[in-house]
Amino acid sequence: MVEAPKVAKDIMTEWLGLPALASTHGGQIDSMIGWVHVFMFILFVGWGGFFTYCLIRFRRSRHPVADYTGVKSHASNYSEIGVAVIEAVLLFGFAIPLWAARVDGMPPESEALVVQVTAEQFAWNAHYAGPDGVFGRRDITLLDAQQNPLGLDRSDPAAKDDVTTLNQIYLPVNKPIIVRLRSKDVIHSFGVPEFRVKQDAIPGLTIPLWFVPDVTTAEMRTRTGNPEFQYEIACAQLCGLGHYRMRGFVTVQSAEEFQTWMDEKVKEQAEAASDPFR
Ligand SMILES: [Cu+2]
Repeated sequence: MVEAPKVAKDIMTEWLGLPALASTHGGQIDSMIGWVHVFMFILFVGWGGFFTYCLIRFRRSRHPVADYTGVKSHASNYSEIGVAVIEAVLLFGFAIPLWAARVDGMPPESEALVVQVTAEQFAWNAHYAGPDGVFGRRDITLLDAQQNPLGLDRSDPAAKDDVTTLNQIYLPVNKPIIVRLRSKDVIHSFGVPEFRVKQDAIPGLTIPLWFVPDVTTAEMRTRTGNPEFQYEIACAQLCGLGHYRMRGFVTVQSAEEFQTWMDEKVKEQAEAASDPFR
């Protein structure tokens, strides 16, 4: 992967209006988007020049009668080959290596935080394993749209410390995050522009994706000068009438803040689950 020089990168980010960057791999994606624009600009100028040349060269005043043989030089063949070569370079030199690095370089689960994210019309459910690191059993017969949207079986010992959230995902900064993506109904898509991640959620499949967020929400608020800044999960597939309101938020915190949040949630949800009058 060829990285664009820093200045060129900044210019591209500014000119292309890319969203602020907040993940470790995102620079490579931006670099590729930049290179694609550079090559496409060259092609645009080339094809535009060729078009203008043809308009003048084959103008009616010079060719009152159509020439059935047409162009005799091989220049256009060579330029066609040049275009194909550039496209092959983009595909084999940039896109495929970058994709391979994303899907083959999955970090070991022991070094990452695993979050199960289940999309549904029209919400994002997140499920954390809690301190034991084991996800509790889920049972479709326990499913309740309001009380238990994931059908989590709280009687399973592994589920006692599990944490679930709705439309809110909390993540620690600078730690590899593995999202296991599922869907309960139709195809949705988990997209967080600042992390440069986007992955379809397909019913019946569990699809992993990973990234390392490297800017906390608080830091991003300072950087953007927007005190209300939030990382937003946008559903990136038209999934039904309520698609427009299928938004979730990601809060990136320091490791300590995340731990505090997690401890509180574990306590809160374990208490609620053991309350017989719930
Ligand atoms: Cu959706």
